[in-house]
Amino acid sequence: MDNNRVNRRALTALALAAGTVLTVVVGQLPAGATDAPAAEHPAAAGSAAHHASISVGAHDVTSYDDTYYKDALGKTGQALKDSLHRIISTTQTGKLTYDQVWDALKDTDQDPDNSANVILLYSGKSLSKDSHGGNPDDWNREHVWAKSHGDFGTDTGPGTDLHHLRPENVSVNSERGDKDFDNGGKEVEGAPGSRTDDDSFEPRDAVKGDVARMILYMAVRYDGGDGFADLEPNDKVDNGTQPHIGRLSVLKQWSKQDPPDSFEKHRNQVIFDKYQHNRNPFIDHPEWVDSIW
Ligand SMILES: [Ca+2]
Ligand SMILES: [Ca+2]
Repeated sequence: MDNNRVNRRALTALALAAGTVLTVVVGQLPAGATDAPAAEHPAAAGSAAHHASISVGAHDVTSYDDTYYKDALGKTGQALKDSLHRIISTTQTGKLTYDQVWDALKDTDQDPDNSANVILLYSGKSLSKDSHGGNPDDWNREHVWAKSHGDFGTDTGPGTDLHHLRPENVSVNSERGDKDFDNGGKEVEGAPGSRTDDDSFEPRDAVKGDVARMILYMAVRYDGGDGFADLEPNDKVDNGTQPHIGRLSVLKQWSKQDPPDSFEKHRNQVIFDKYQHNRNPFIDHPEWVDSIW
């Protein structure tokens, strides 16, 4: 009789059960995910759930370590990157068409305080889900990894990967264009705190880390398979149509200064549960950014 195996099974069952309870708790929070500090929210509830998750050992990071990230644990550098590539590629059993992205974004980026709205990435505004389209004040589908960098277009693949797609005001989206990311420039009209100059774009502080982790997810997820380019960050601007986005040193800094918050974690979970079934490892393990780069 293998007692260890029995114990492991019992523990796994316990963790799974606890995870289920937590999912239900989180699902019931009226405003479980928000960019606003938890202290401002009735989400003493959110913080209670967080603590509960730690006490039962089934916080999403812990439980996904035992399951989803099992093969990556203990690895560093290139070995970690390769392992994460395998994990997030093979588990991506859901792939969307570009048209399906509209409805998915209404779900992943829903305003926690108003279920009729989405939150726009760079402008931070809450806008009706129905106001999407081509007018300057509508929202559309921003590719945070600009789709011309590697020229992947909007075929199912990197161009429809929800982990780097966000709702954004049409005119702000157009102002960002295909620019690389860096600090500096003048404030973008309609996007307070976001800045741009001729060759780069700087998102507002609250989403700087989100942007960094989206870019680094793309670098790990796309390694040249399926007919798409091998996407990799570098430390330049003006990358044009090369399959690179910069500047890596700035993205690493942004990832540190803006750690994952409840809105970002929530959308990672929604993508995992309902759409793609893969995760952004850097939201679950921000420290892996420095381990790989
Ligand atoms: Ca953030
Ligand atoms: Ca890559």
